[in-house]
Amino acid sequence: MTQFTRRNFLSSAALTLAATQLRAQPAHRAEASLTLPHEATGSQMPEDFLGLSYEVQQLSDPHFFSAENSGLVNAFKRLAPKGVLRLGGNTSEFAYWKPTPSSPEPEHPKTREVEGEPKAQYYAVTAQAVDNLVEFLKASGWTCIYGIGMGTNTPERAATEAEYVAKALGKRLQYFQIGNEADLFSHHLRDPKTWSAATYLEEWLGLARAIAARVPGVQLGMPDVAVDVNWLTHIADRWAGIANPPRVTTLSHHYYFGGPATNPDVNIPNLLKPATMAKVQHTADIATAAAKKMGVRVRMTEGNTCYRGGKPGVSNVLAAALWSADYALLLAHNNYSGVNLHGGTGKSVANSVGGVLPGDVMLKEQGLSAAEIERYPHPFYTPIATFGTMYELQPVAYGLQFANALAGSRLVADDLTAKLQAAGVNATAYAAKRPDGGTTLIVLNKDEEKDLALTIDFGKDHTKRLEITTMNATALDSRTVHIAHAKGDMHNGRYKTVIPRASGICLTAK
Ligand code: BDP
Repeated sequence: MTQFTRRNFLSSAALTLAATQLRAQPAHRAEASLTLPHEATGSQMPEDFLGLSYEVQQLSDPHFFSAENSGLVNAFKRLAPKGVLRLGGNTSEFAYWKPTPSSPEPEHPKTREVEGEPKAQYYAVTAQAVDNLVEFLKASGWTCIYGIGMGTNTPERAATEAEYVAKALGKRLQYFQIGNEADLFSHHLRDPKTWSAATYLEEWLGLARAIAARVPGVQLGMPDVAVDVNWLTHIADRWAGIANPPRVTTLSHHYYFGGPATNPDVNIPNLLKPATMAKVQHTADIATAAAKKMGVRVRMTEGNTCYRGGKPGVSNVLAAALWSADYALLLAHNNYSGVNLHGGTGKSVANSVGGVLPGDVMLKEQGLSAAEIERYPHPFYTPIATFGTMYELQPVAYGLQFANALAGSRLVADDLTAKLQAAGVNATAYAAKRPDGGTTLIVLNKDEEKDLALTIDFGKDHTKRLEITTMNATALDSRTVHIAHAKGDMHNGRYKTVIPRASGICLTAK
């Protein structure tokens, strides 16, 4: 038992005072309020905004994208009822079209072998693989952006493949893209002395015109750059001067936050800090200005947290889920037509980066056994991981799913994020008016330390109960992400809540 002495009293009084001060100005809590406007005047987030990106090499196994691969079909359906599968990646440059089982393998040009780039291992894409892909798309309800190679292809082969694919996919084909990350072709597929946005455009037009001659009215997307978004500006500036241009519907670029896994800058604080999204906004400004000039939409067709297959402990944890939700919504806010996060099987992505995933080397060096390493998703960033015959949604997929609550709705144009960040918390917010008249607000509290006490004014016309979804985990680096559903009560269209650090909330007021 503690004896009540003066000394004791003084110290407990000091503690009480400190506690009161803490309550008055808690260091670990920010307070903010958001008033949502009556009308939404921002971008319409398409119903099928959400997408995945896979290597074309997945088609070398015709059973992968097939209706009989029901585990994968169900994983796609769980992720989104409508989505866009993009086929591309580095391996798309080494695919060749094999229309019949007896068609011979064509002659291939010589390319340089470079560390980190795919080896020139050629493989066939067959009519059977395309037919099965059609059944996969029908079963999952998704559509497809189909990648045709540029690096080692010929106009004739590109056109023959496109003709078959366009006929087979019909309405399930969003558009064709030709070539993957051509801004990096100077590394291994083209002569660095002559390769540029201008030479690319000329070569692309040759392939696109050959395809358009065989597939009348064909829709195309370009240039699918890795990093140099100024190529979009270059193309847009020249587009009006091209006689009878092929029909381009989409300008596309890729985005990886950083990489490879061995880069110490690829870490959770850097992934989640506001400056990361400020850079995303900068790229979006350039891309959307170019698209506006051409009268088309922008799409981020391939991206993720960390290139060369992701980083264990960053790409496969709650932090990546908060990142993917935020990233997708920021692009939706910028009127992008969609995002495709890259993934697939470990083998296809390893092949796309020269055969080895740096993340695997890292784990081995940390002393993990082969069995322990196998329990990680491969590639580390994949939204849907393959474990034997099982397909499992990963944290980045949960983040995409979370963001998808705004798909099909018109976004509120206001910068809600700026209001939260002014309150001193690293949180972002996006809201939309739903077609049913309701309002949905998503808040992502990416702050590692601060909870956010938030008052939201949905407006007096919202009187029914709120539907609430939360996304969290025990820590930012936890691999198990929890999604939970609940109901809440508004008072005069207002709702007060605390959004804990490292968590997301989605509120729908009908
Ligand atoms: C992109 C490539 C893709 C790779 C990915 C990666 O298009 O094929 O899998 O990077 O490095 O540059 O993870």
